[in-house]
Amino acid sequence: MASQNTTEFLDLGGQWRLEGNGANGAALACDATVPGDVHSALFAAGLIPDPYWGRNERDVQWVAQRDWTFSREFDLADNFLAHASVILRLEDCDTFATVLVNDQAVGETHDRFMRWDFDVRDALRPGRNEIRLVFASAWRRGDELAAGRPPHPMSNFETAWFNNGAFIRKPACHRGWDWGLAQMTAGPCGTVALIASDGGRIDSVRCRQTFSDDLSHCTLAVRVEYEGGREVESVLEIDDPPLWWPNGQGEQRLVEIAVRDDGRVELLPADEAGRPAAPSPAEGSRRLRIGLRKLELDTADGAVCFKVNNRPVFMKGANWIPCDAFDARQTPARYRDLLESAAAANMNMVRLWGGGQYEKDSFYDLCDELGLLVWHDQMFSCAVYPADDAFLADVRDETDYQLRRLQHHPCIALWCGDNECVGAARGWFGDIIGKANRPLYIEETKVRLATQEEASLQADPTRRFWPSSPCAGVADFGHDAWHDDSRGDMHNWTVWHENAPFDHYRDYRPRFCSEFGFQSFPSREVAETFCDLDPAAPLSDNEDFEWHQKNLGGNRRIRETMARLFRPPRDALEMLYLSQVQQALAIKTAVEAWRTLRPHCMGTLYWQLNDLWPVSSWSSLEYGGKWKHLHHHARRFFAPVALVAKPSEDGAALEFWALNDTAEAVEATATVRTFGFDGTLFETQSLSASLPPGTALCLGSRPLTAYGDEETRKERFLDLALVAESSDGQSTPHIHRNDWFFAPFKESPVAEARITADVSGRRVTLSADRPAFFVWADVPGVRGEFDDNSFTLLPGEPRTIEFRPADDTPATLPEVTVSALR
Ligand code: BMA
Repeated sequence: MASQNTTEFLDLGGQWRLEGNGANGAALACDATVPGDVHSALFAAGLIPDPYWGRNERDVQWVAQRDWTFSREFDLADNFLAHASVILRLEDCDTFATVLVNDQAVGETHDRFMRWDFDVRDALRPGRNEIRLVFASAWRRGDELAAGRPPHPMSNFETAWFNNGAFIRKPACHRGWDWGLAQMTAGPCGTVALIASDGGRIDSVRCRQTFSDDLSHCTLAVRVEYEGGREVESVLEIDDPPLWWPNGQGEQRLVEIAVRDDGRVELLPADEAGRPAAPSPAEGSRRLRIGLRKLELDTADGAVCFKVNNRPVFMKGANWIPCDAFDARQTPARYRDLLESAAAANMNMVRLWGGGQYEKDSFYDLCDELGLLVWHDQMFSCAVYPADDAFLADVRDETDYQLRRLQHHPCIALWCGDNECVGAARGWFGDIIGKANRPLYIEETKVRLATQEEASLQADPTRRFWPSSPCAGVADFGHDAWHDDSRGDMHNWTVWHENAPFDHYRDYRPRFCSEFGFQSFPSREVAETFCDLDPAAPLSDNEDFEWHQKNLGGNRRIRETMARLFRPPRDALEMLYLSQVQQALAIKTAVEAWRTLRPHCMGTLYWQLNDLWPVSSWSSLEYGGKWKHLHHHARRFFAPVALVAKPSEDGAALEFWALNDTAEAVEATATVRTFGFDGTLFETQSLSASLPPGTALCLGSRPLTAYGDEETRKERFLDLALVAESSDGQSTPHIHRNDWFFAPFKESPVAEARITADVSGRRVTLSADRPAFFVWADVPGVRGEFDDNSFTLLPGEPRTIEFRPADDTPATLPEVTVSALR
């Protein structure tokens, strides 16, 4: 007999069998790795072509219209069944599975975001057992659920095949999005395990931190909930708590708490590497890694200002979407690569977007380690969702489960009800659904949000619930948070979706801009993973390339913008390059302008950080993790101490702003040099000031006419440099470089520079014979990044950059290519 209070855990992950019917109806079978998904298994077995290549997306739609069975056998020791309870646990189970143990139906799942525990004790036997998960097509189930009801469309229906996404609880983007392929995959995408226990199993551990005003003391209340609902609360008093800070504000100190069998809680210092302690397999005790920090959200008078440890922090970051369309490829290494790139670009926040998924544990662990706060949407996006009792019961359950699961992570900054659903209820879809249903949609949205708010505050009273992104702070259906910048968070799509020039970003004064973006094409390297690229042929003739653009009119927008800014590109490769340059310019314009508005504006999160397949999109990191020009610019325009030029409000002068997001006062000296495009230096101007912590300060301004008349100014550009030393002279000085252009490049005498690259090991020294812009060094075929890229190179001022290969090889760079604007 098992002793009292023990828990045994049997992970059923590993090799399973997948069976179903192929495109022509014939039976198919292959091995499948669990956790995993149908498409990954079929692709690995050679039964479908690569869904990412060419137009294969279209040809593999049949997979989502079939049912699929995952099965495996396993052995059980006699004493496993001697426990009082044995459950089968499924997490991230996507979506409609009938669960059979030894041919006996033990349960059904219908919500990917819920945790499913089925009592399987009576179905199991000592020795050999069999488990089968029969997945019904979510496409078919969605259509069945929608039948006979008013339409509940989701946006981006132009490029999706399945339009009843609002009826099923599965990542909305699986049915296609304006950057994503449509693959309605299925499968056991998370834990499949047996848990045997005698009543002592810990179900959830939640923490509440209360600080003294001066942060010298923290009271940590840890509430442990056991199966069956018994709760035990322990309180720890911590003097001089080691504080956790967001990236750029201080260290990310982490501590561990150990919950013992009897419910006692101890505080342990986290191990040196700050890695999460291995979860204890027996759930009678548990170790959790947490961070001690006080987090507040100030929303007085329309503000959206996060304060960490009493300090207002300007949020800098981007929006996160799932890192791959297929779960099997969402590996910890992929999360690490992408999130380290976010932190390296001086980001301190990512927004986990509501059309994706509650993420896998490694996402949150890494955000804790890297100091990336998470604006966490709940999983609803761009649609009106039904609000019948059964649907709301699921909403309540999944919210409760996910918030208990994630509550202890210091990275999570707030819970947000959805992405853009207020917009959907306000009537985005216009004539498609008619006005008659508007009152119903508004009512359904209100009821759903109220359900989420109640469940959220109950599961996690330590965080604010923000109804929707964007919104005015309340689900105010009269407020257009896409254009009204007066309060709450804003999604500013005036430049991309409404075709306004980049300068238009400066006309807005958002309190917090949680979405704005501009698309680019992928690099050659990434494009060649999905199509054959002929540099001499027009890209628009390449149907495979065009297929990898999911925003209708997106490629036209990229090309039209290019025609406004640059001279026509010579070939397809230059077109790819220019598309990435203009994307960087767009987002740089917005972020620099909005950072100068601090403290009126307290955050900018651009759309979007990453891609889930190789595609033309708004991302700054390509599929596979390669940095676009934008990501290198982000590292600079998000720098903690920065120098920015921007036109005065009346447009008659140019202002020079210094930004200091650090907690220290700095002495800033700015040098502004006026150059001609041939490299002639016309003038040097110096400005200096003391910058208190957390400020944006105008150092001075100059009338535009001081740089010559309009025609003369087109022949000039400014090189900006800032050196900022901490007032006590202790820390290493901050150095920031920037530039300013008075006119679109096509109107200026930009000419091709001769650039030489001297390679020594992993270092490359670049020199140019005349000013060169957006200088881009690449090491073809080697994954890694230069520590700086896409910058201005001046004659007589060589720059040395260093390549950091992702897997630490090679020691010497085999080949370096360099491009620049012509
Ligand atoms: C937003 C997002 C996404 C979308 C993006 C680009 O509003 O929330 O739905 O991908 O715009 O159109």
